Amino acid sequence: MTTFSKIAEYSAKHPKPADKTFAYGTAGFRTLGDTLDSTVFRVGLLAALRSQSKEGKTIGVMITASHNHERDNGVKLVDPMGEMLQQSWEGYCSEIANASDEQVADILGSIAKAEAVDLSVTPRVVYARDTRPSGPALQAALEDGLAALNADATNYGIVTTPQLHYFVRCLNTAGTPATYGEPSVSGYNHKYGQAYLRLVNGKPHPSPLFIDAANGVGAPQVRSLAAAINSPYFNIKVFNSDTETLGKLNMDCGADYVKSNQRQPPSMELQPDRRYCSFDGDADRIVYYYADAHGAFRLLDGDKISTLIATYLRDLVVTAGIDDLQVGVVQTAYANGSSTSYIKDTLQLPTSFSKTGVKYLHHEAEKMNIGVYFEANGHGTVLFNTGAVAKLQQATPQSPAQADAIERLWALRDLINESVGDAMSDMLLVETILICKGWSLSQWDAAYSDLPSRLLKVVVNDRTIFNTTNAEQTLTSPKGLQEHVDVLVKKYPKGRSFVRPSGTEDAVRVYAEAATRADCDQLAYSVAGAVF
Ligand code: 16G
Ligand code: ZN
Repeated sequence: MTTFSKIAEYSAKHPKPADKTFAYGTAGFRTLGDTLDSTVFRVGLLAALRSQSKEGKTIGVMITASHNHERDNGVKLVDPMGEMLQQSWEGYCSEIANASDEQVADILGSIAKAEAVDLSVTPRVVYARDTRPSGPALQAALEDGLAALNADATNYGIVTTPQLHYFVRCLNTAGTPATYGEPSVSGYNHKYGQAYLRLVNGKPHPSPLFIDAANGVGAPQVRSLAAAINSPYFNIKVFNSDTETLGKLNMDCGADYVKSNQRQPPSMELQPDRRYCSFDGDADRIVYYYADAHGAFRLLDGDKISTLIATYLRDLVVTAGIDDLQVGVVQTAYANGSSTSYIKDTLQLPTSFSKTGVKYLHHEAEKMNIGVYFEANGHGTVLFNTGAVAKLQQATPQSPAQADAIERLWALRDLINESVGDAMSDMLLVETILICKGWSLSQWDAAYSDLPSRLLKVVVNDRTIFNTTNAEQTLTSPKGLQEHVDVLVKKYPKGRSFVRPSGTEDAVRVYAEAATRADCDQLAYSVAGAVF
């Protein structure tokens, strides 16, 4: 039976900074690492309670601030199937994070009551962190929270965010028909590495892939994956792999840098005909890029990745002869308009839009048989829902080609981390498709041309006055602003623009695209001017 008797004593060791308010946002808590001690301690308590509310299923806790500055840190909870924490609990996270030190036990008690939690269940929690310097101290705070509730806790060390999601899913599906794999790094490497080799076996060996690991946890982990695959089919050169030197994490490198600046990290010189990709600091995002024939930088972002994957899956489904197995794509408002037209008009696949943030895309993709979801920033994956699995199981191949396509669809499902977007699993998927098609990055890129786009950050006094609807594409307040944006957009051929409050920073984002670079920039700055 869990009692809350030890909470007061532990809580006194992790006092809340009086002047701070914490909010569980799009990707958990995220702020300066040295302000998060009390929050992470309390997340430990809540993780234990969440496990009890799920009959002792294992809950994950990841300490990371992803692509953000090295001095930042963050913490988020992972639900039993490896998915993001159920939204109704996010409010509890913020509530307990902002309680006074003396109130913590009472608030936990009231949450336990509201959720009818059976406190006799043993809580099970697994946790991990990225390479940030504030990580070890925050991990110790988390361990105190878990100890205060006598949780059965396991430390997975320094792993990528998607690896932790994978472990949680493995642990909760072990011994069931939905079993996912071995909950360890070697289990992860084995599962994804073997699926990859099954898919590319017999094709020509690829040239090396140059990986920018953002000086983060992706560097050791992708090397460990390569050692496990141990094949000429996976020949990598890892750059920006210094996880020791202070100040290097995400600094002028990584997927966010490349996507935001539309250029390669200054530390990398691009050679023609080579394939490059960048992970972010916790390896849940990936973008590809190359130098074209004129030496110009060309980016293959999340939209390009999702269209590549959707095309490949659609073709396989057609070859497999399973006509009612539907492939669809979920995007956010940031998706380049050219990608959306390409999916609808050329691929003739259904698309749908969701709010920014993986949890929203994920839930939208679950509605499709095979749902491909990506944010333009390179965060995404593919989900096969139960309908898709049933249709694949029932499929009776009429020819060797059909049998092969069905076998490839199964292998692809094994190659994909369905719990969350995963740079390493996505990378193996992209590599598989390129190897199978015999494509270079420029051949992949040729499918459609991006419209010029611009993303601006506008710092405002109060971002809460900005409210949106229609997957964040339309403002409902402040009054009159959307009408103003509409008037501006109409002036530019292929113009599109939207304004949304950030879910992670005290700012408002302005996105614009138009037929030419000059028009796009003018539109972006005029909309930003209207916001300010
Ligand atoms: C978080 C999200 C990311 C999203 C970003 C938007 C997750 C795991 N991460 O980092 O997907 O693109 O927030 O940030 O959901 P913004 O709201 O500040 O623009
Ligand atoms: Zn990340």
